[in-house]
Order: sequence, then structure tokens, then C-alpha cells
Amino acid sequence: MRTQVGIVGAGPAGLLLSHLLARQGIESVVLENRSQEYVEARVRAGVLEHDTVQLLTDVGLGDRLHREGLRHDGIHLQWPGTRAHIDFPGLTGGRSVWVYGQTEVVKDLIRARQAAGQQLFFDVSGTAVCDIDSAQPAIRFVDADGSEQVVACDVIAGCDGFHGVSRPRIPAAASRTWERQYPFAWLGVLAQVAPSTDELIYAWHPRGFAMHSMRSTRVSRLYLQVDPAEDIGAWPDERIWDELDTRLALDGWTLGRGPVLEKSITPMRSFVSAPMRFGNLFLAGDAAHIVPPTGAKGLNLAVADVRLLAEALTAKYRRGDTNGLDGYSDSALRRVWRKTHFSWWMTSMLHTTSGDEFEHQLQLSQLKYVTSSPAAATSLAENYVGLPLDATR
Ligand code: FAS
Ligand code: PHB
Repeated sequence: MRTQVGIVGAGPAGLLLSHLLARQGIESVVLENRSQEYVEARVRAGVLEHDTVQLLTDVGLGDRLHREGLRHDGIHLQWPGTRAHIDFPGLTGGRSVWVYGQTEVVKDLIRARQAAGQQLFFDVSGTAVCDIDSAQPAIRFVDADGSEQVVACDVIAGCDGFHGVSRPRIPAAASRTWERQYPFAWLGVLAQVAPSTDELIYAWHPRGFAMHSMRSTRVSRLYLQVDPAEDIGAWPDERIWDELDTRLALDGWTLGRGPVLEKSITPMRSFVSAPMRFGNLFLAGDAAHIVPPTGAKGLNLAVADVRLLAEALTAKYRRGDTNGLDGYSDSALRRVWRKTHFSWWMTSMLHTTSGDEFEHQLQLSQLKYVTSSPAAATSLAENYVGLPLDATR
């Protein structure tokens, strides 16, 4: 096979990149080592930034999002005895976020790509990214029928996530990584019960962080800070609900319970790999960076990367202008570090280390400040809804 852009990975980054390129008449092939069912069912992100929603709407992917997604004009920050609201539009000149699960974004993207006749291969294996420092890079893989295939490309986009094969193809001597493993993880629960809140609750508690999110008016998404070594088998539904009750408790408020549809434990790390380009290989999304989910940035960063990459590839193919490609890594990393800092800041403010009373007082002081000072609240709000793309070019 031959194409212009070979894309490894059919998560949000790879799928959206192929969609943006196709709108500019640029061909691509997308390779995914999991099944379509698996990719569509993977429960992950839940919050879309203002500009992510605008982009999806502008490129014809907003219909179901606007029908079924929930616009949220703020979040609640909580500590024992207090639940305070951060007003996004009021602090950011009208910008907000939408609650619309990553599973739904991926389904919408796959439907759109398949309807457009996209070359999209699921269940591949043995993916190998080759000759990235030549003018004829290629991707070798075995297709679902067991046949060996080669895709000759002009460029390759590594959108294959943290455990993918693309990032390791950049020589260690040419790259640098930064990493922070956090001493806690998130136990996530999807429950068939109407949310007990209008907007997300991020709760600080001496026993550990808790969050009440949602996926629709009938499905709630909730999280508990746990030890990274926790075994999900030690958390029967009753224990999860009791702990959520304790950490989210507020006078006059009750947490609705319902059947648990899915529960899992996700470790938390910050990770950045630079550069995000080597030769004709360009990394985008989790393949290049990981943020703790406290700031709801992971999926939105992936979108920002591929938007930049699609613009740069369009300039190359339309006008032979490679400045965007040459500047892609530096431009993307400016936004990556802004969102990496914000995600670390939200995580540090809300997750407790038992017994560290000094840290608890610092965190409570920060929470009281950010919910009482318009300047501090504006800083949180503008980062949460997402800074305009141009602000971090
Ligand atoms: P993805 O990992 O989504 O996609 C990469 C794709 O490449 C996958 O489909 C994978 O199967 C495929 N792939 C990998 N290796 C391959 C190979 N060799 N050949 C072919 N295909 C290959 N973000 C938030 O904002 N909020 C959250 O609450 C949140 N929760 C998360 C929970 C978990 C368990 C995880 C892992 C991530 C979570 N994230 C969250 C972050 C998540 O949403 C990512 O930021 C988002 O999926 C990034 O999208 P991609 O870069 O496309 O990477
Ligand atoms: C989610 O709904 O899954 C979610 C929302 C906000 C976050 C993290 C996860 O910061």
C-alpha cells in the first residue's frame, strides 16, 4: 500500500487526525491493534474543553455531542463542610466545557471515517515503524487475516498511546523524557444512577480525594483516590459507595446509589517525551505525553496536538511550506507543558497523603483562596476550559 500519512493508533488522536487530513484532501491509513468493539468500549476521559467542542463541531462531528453531551458552566470544589462553585463563563468571557465520554467521541469518529471510506484496519499485529529518518518511511504490520502488509508513506503519525511502538523508535540520544509517578491511583466507577449533582464535584478529604462526574442524566462516573497497589477485588460495590459517601458528604445532600457497570484502578503519572518529531515520524497524544486525569486534559491535549499536526501537513501538501512541520514539536510542547503543569497543580491540591498535616493545611488554604479570589479562580477556570490554541503557540 501507499499513502501520504501513515497513522498508528485509532484512539482519539489517530482518528481525529485522519478526519482533519481527509477534509483537506490528504490521504491516510489508520492501523489499530485492538478490535473496533474494544476501542469503542474503553472507558476513559469525560470532559471536553471549549475549543475541542468547537473543533469537533466545525468538522462535522458535533451533532450527537450537542444532542447528548452536557454543557457544564463550572465545577464544584469541596472540602469538609464546604462546596464552592467555580463559574467558568463568568471568569473566562463565556467559555465552558462539555461532558461527553471519550467512548462517544471515538464512536462518532469511527462512524465518520468508515462512512468516508477511510482505510482503517483493526486487529492488526506486529506493527513496526520503519525508515523514519528517510524520505520513504513505512509501516509494516500483519492484518486481521494474518497477511503481512507494508504501507509506504510520506510521513508517519505515532498516535499509539503510552505503550505504543512509535515513541521508542526515536533514538534515546535524540530524545529526553520527564516523569513523575504519583503515590496514588484512581479507582473509577461507572454506575447506572442519575448524577446527584448538576456539575462535577472535586472533593478534598483527609481520607483521600473523591470526584463525582457523569456520562449522562442517567449514568454517573465517580472516582476515589486509592493506593496504587490496591486490588480492585478488595473493593466490593458497597465499600466503594460507603467511601464515596464519606468523602463527598455535605449537610443536606445525599449521594444516589445504583448498579455498578464498570470499575477499575488507573495509576497516575505525569510524563513528557521530547522532541515530538524525529525525521518523518510525528508523535501526537498519549504517545508523547501523559497527564494525571485531575485536570481533564489528556484527551484535550491529544486533540490540540493533531490539530497542529493537521495544519502543518496541510501547509506542506498545499504550499510546500514545511515551517509548521519544523515547528510542530516546539509548538505542541508549549501547550503540553502548560497542561502538564495545570494537571500536576490540580492533583497536588486535591490528593492527600495521610498524616501529613502540614500539607493538608497548605491544600485547604489553596482551596479557600482559589474559591474566594477572582484572580485565583480565573486562573483555574481559564486552564480548565482550555486556553485558546493561539495562546500557547
Ligand atoms: P490512546 O491510548 O487513546 O489511543 C492509542 C491507540 O493506539 C489505542 O487504541 C491502542 O490500542 C493503539 N495502539 C497501541 N499500540 C499499537 C500498535 N503497536 N499498533 C497499532 N495500534 C496500537 N483523560 C482525561 O482527560 N480524563 C480521564 O478521566 C482520563 N482517564 C483515563 C483512564 C485511563 C485508564 C487511561 C489509560 C487514560 C485516561 N485518560 C483520561 C487519558 C486518555 O483519555 C488519553 O489522554 C487519550 O486516550 C489520548 O488519546 P490517544 O493519544 O489517541 O491515545
Ligand atoms: C470523567 O468524567 O471521567 C472525568 C472528569 C473530569 C476529570 C477526570 C475524569 O478531571
